[in-house]
Amino acid sequence: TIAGMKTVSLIGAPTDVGASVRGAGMGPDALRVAGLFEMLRDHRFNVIDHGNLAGPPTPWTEPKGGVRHLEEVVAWNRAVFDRVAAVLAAGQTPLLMGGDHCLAIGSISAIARHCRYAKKKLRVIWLDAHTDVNNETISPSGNVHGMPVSCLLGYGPKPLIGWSGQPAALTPEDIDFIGIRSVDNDEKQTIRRLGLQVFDMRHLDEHGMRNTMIEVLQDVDDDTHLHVSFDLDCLDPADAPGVGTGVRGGPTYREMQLCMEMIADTGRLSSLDVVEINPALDVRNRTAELAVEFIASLFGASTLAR
Ligand code: EXY
Ligand code: MN
Ligand code: MN
Ligand code: MN
Repeated sequence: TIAGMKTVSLIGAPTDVGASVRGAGMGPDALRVAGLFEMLRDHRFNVIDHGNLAGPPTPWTEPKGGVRHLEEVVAWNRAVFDRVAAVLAAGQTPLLMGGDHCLAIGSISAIARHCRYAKKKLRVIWLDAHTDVNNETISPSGNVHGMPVSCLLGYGPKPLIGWSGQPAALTPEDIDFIGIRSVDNDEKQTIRRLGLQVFDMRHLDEHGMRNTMIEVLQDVDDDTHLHVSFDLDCLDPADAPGVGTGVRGGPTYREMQLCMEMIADTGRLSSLDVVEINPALDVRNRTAELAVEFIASLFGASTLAR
């Protein structure tokens, strides 16, 4: 280990419990095979791979009370919460390797609690084709990977809210969405009611990634803990085919690189979720390899950086 260098802790959560398409549980190993550990080490981070968390198998039952697999979703998120909390308490940077996006409930709840104790301002950047702001009353699918944002805002199934120690881990001002192009009708109402900051594809088309990121990052300061929740279906499925709920019309490779580089430039990136990689649907691990490239940029590996 290199003294004084940031330590990145890799945490694998091999589950597709929040989805209805099977395969996201293989995401952690796909990222390992794509060289995530070695990439970070080559960029002179200390890296610890904590291996994979354990949790229940996905039962593949129908939704009950508007939610699929609630008990198992709680169990996986509890494991994620505990490990992310431990990693933060050790002063390390947690990198959650999902797994589907329901795991952001545990991850971001632990981060929010940490920020409260550390007196840091939490800002979340949600990179996704979807806003994931359904809940058990409005979700068309019952899949919890479409609900994590609601749970974090305090509007989800009871067993999935309040984990940060506050009724809500996040307030609507704490989160910005980028790359959005698939929003369910009832989600649209929620977005308007809460005033969520959704930079959809139309916004990116009209203003470009640079202006969008300037706006997103304007209130990031020295006291900010910046968390990125990176759903690989944010990318165009032509570039990233290994996802269960792909939607065409995503940001280009260069736009996404710029997004990552501008986040890196703040120097405030303090935690990361990488979710929804589905190796069963991928082409020769292309999506995991792409993810590793973008994570490199997020951690500061721009073309001319030494
Ligand atoms: N909005 C749809 C639903 O709630 O079922 C699709 C959600 C897909 C969620 C993906 C992971 O971001
Ligand atoms: Mn998502
Ligand atoms: Mn998504
Ligand atoms: Mn904002």
